[in-house]
Order: sequence, then C-alpha cells, then structure tokens
Amino acid sequence: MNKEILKEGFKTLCTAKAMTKLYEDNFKVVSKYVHATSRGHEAIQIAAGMQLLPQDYAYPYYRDDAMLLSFGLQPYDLMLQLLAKKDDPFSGGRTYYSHPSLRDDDKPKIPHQSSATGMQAIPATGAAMGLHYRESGSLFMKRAESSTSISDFKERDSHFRGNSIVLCSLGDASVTEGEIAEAFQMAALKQLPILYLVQDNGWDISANAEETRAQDAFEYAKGFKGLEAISIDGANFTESYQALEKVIKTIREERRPFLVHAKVPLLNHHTSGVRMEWYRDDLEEAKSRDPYPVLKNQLLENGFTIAEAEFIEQEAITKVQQDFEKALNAQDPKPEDLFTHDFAPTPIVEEQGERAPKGAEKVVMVDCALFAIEEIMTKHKECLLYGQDVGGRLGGVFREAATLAQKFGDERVFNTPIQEAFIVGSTVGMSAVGLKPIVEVQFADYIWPGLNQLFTEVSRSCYLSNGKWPVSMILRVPIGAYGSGGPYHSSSVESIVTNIRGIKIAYPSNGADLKGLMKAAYYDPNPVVILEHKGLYWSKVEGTKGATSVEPAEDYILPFGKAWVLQEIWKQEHVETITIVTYGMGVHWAYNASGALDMRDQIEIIDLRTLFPLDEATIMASVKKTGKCLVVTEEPSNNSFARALAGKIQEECFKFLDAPVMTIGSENMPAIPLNSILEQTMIPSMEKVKAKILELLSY
Ligand SMILES: Cc1ncc(C[n+]2csc(CCOP(=O)(O)OP(=O)(O)O)c2C)c(N)n1
Repeated sequence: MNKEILKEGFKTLCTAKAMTKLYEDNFKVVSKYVHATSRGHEAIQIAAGMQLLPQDYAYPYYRDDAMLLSFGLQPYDLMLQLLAKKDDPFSGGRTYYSHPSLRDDDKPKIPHQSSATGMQAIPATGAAMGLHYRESGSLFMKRAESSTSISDFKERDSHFRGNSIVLCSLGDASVTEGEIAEAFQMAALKQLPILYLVQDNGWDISANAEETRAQDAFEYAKGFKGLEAISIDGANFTESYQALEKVIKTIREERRPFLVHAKVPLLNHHTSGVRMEWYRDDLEEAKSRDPYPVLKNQLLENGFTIAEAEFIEQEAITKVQQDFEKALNAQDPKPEDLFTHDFAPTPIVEEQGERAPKGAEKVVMVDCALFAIEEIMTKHKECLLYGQDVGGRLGGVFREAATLAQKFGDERVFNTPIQEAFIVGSTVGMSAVGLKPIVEVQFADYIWPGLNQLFTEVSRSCYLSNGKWPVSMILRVPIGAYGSGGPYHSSSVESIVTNIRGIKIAYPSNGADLKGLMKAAYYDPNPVVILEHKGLYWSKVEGTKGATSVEPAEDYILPFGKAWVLQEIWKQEHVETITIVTYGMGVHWAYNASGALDMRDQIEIIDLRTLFPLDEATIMASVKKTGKCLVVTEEPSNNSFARALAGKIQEECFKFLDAPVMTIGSENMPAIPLNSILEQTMIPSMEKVKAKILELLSY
C-alpha cells in the first residue's frame, strides 16, 4: 500500500473522528440543528472519496462527512452547514449537515440530493444514464449546430471526455426502498457507469437488519443481472481502498455498474436527535470493529512511527478545533436570503416569432407538441425523450412522439420500463451532466409513483443547492377526462402539482400555445410540467375545434406567466358582466357557453395558459373591470387550485365585486366512473358552465 495514501487516509479519518468528538463535546451548541456523523464508517468513505476525480459525479448521503473531507472539503466548510451559516458552501444554511451540493472545478461534482433515504439512487442513476448517452457519440458530432454556447460545452467537455463515473452512496436500510429497485434495474439494463456503495451498519434507525430485510444489499444485487457486486470489510481502510481501486478502474474502463457492500460499525448516534444509548444493544461488539485502530496499525506496519501517527492525529484535532471557532463566528443568513434561487432565471420573457404563419397548415394539438419536439431535437443534441412506449415501435400511446425515434435514433428516444419514479427523478441526474430530457408519464393518473421524485428531488434542487443545480427538464403529462376513460385514465392532478413549489406548470388549451410553451419550457433552466388534455389532442370532443391551430413557425415561443384574454369585453355600466378564469378544457366550455348564451360581449374569458407562474395581473385587472368572476376547472372543486385562486381573487378584488367569486368543477367524488352517464354527471360541461354563468349573473 502506498504510504502517501495511507497517510492521507489516516489524516482524514482522524479529522472526521475529531469532528464527531468535538460535536459531542459541544452538544448544546451544535445540536440546534440535527446532524449525523460518519464515526465507524470513515474507512470506506475515505477510500471511496480519495479515488474519485473532478470529472466524476458523487451522491453522498447524510452520514458521509468523512467522504466529503476526502474530496478536499475542510472541516470549516462542513461546520458552516452544521451551524446553518450563510456561507455554507452547499446550501447557504438551507439544509442539514452533510447534505452537500457542489460544483467546484477541482472536486467531484455533487448534485443536490435530498434527505429522503435512498431517493438519490434514481437521480444518481440518471446521471450515469446521461454519461452513457454522451459517450454514445451522438452528442458531439454536430455540436456546432446546437444553440447552447460552445464555450459552455468546452467547459463541460473536459468533464465528459474520458471516463467519468457516478458514485451513489447509500445506507443499508435505504436499500429496501422500492425506488432502489428502479435504479438498479436501469443501471443493469443499460449497463451504466455507476458504483452503488452501500454502507451496512446493520441498523435502520432503531430497527435492525433482522427486522427489516430478507437479504443484505450484496445478496439483493444478485437479482439484477449485469449488476456485479462484492462484499467487503468497510472498516478496513486498506481492504476498502484496494477493492474500490479495482471496481472503479473496471467501471471507468468497462462502463458497467457495480455494487460494493461494505460492512461497517456505527459508533456514534444515529443522529444528534436519536441517541445510541436509548436502544443500541451491540455497542461493545461494534467498538471492536472500529476502523481507527485498524488504520493506525496499517500505518505502523508500513513504516510510520507511533510518534508520526500521533502527530498527524494531533494536527487534525487542532485544525478541527480552530475551524469550529471560526465557524461559530460566521454570519447567519439574513431574512432576505430566504427569497433567492427558487428558480434560475429563464431567458424567455417575451412572446416571439410567428404564431400563425400565412399558408401554414392547421394541425391538431397533439401534432403541435410533436412538431415542437422535433424542432427542438433537430437543433439540440442534448435533448432526449423517454417514457413508456414512446420508442420507435409505437411513438407514444397517443402517438404524441410518433416518428421521433426513427428520426433521432433509439439512443435519444427510448422506452423505459414502467417506472414513473425513475422517469421523473432520472432527469435530475441527466440535467446535472448537461442534458435536457423531455420525459412523459403515460397518464396523469400514473404520475403518483413519480410525484415523490418530483417533490423530493426535482423541485428542490435549485433552491437547496443555493442555485447551483437547477434541474432543466420537461415532464409531459396527458391529462383529463373524455370518452369514458374511466377512473384510471381521466383524472386531473393540477392541484397536487401546483402545490409543489420549485416547478413551473403549463396547461394549454390549444395547439399553438402548446407549441410555444413547449419551446419556452425547453429553454427554461428549471423543471416544467406540461399538462396536455387528451380530449383536446385531436379535437374529437364536441366543441373543441378551437384547440386546432395553424401551426406556429419554428421561431415561435410563448413565455410562461402570460395569460391570454381570448374573449375581451369593454367595461359596461348598465349590463352585468363577468370574467371567467380557466385553463385547458375549461376554456372550451367557457367559450362555447358564452356563445350559446349569446353573451360574448358580457363575458370576458381568460385562458391562464400556465398555472405557475400565474398571470395574476391580467386576472385581477379583468375582475376589477367586470365585477364578477367564475373560475372553471375540471377538477373536483373542493380544496382545489381553482378554489385557492378564487379566494385570492376575492381578497384582492373585494371592493370591486358585485357577487362572491364562484367556482365550478367536477363533483367531489373519489374517481371518474367508467359509465358514460356517470362520467358526464361527474365532470363539468358547456351546459353546466352556462347554468353557473346565469346563476352568477343574476346574483
Ligand atoms: C424516505 C425516508 N423515510 C424515512 C426517513 C427517516 N430516516 C432517516 S435516516 C433513517 C435510517 C436509515 O438507515 P440507513 O439507510 O441504514 O443509514 P444509516 O443512518 O444507518 O447510516 C430513517 C428511517 C427518511 N429520511 N427518508
């Protein structure tokens, strides 16, 4: 074993160990915010961390403070997060100790990962999938065509040429999470360059291995053909270093996934809040496996003197103490720091290009989306499209991706297994390696397994990394009821999605808007969900011809947050007027209802186009003019986005209102039944909207 490596490893272990001790000695001060330390896990963490390179991507978990030190971070850096200080290099005081996110040139890249156990496996595997795609060669061939700046790519090139790998670090108990299976499946299926490092201390929190698993991670990995696994003593630095050296070399060269199962003792508390003395019955045995004396002995066996080892340790202790004193005096964030980096700035702020070119054909809404994506993919090699059944054989169950695989190849347009969590969460990693994925869940009804990733990983990455890792992705979601889709192919989900902060949401009512918004979404550096009503895709539903549009030109782009007043009226003194605020299918119900009532000059209709950002200025100005307002939604109205909006309108326009702001939506039943009579009874219609308009007008 190389002496410098041993020395470096020992120094880092002593530093991490000294930090645990210092945190215990200063418990009152440091336990204001929760923390967990690596004590007992140091050897494997350091052995892994020392062998990663700046072009690699690392997803450490909350116990990996020793790994962070081995990347070159200083105790001071970590203590700034421990104390949630403003200059915490990871999150600016926003997230817990040892929850890193970093983009330093000289260190492995650390995309944001959440505090939810195991959930980083999917983003990490997404990053490996991104590397896999980049290495396929299709990206760089015609790079000059891309509108992404060349210097941007040059900067990234140094990371992608050669042989980056991804490290995903996990605790043993997190491996029983269902999402881990999705990640392993994809890594094995696509032979991705990722190392899953499982640190097995035999404990969940207080639940132990006997209670929580039928097999350990090493045995579990055997079920994934193509995922090679080894099991090692993670408390032995030399064994860990050498085993990882081989594994990492193999991944770098052969581009395939590995799982390293490292057995370690947990020698400190689970976290500062859950103390070992409350429930641990194995502490004596655990102490007998302490990695510290093992590594110290390895130093001595390799020619270091006791005095040299003690000197290294003493230096580490002194440094930790000094850094702590410095960190204690560091500044806290200011109240105004709360408000930064919820989103990265988008360049798309104005409507541009030709919306209705002369002589262009009228096309259905589904094709407007398809053509938008085709134009994007032609221009941008970093754009990929994946989801269930979107590949060449079918091109999407709505043919919304038809011909794309044929045009752009199976590397860029591909089917995924039925893994909504992976589809959504992998975009975090894809985006981290510089790609721009467009993904789909097949129906809004099946967004639920993906919602965890959308909320936990996708939506918070920009904010919690203090702006370092915005996630650029588009999630297409076919939504809405029509033609007896039944309880699992009809649901609306916008109230759930709009409750997730950190994402943008479009819900267009027509093809031209969909095309323009798709373009804006692509150039937006933030995550975007596009809700696409299935009943509008082909304008087959009666009264939805308006969703068909002259296809906008390639340069047409429609910014988020600009509503469309599709039916505008004058302010009137002697006639009752109302504003209808709506989106998606509601736009067609409202428009047809106002026509059927012959009240087009009494009813102003606002199509929101995007639910977030929301064009409140246009809404409020209209309601102040008309004096009455109806919000139309397809969702069951209780506790909905529409109700919340109605409340907000009421609050802001109260003095101008002649009636309460009203809402119409579906009936408040748990599901949309299959039977067509029941379906019609459940959801709104032009007739129901008509009746509601009359009720409001006569209030
Ligand atoms: C999804 C999720 N569920 C529950 C928790 C609460 N929790 C935090 S740590 C932990 C135990 C994790 O054990 P393991 O993965 O083995 O890591 P260790 O702490 O032992 O290193 C639990 C249940 C969480 N953070 N995320």
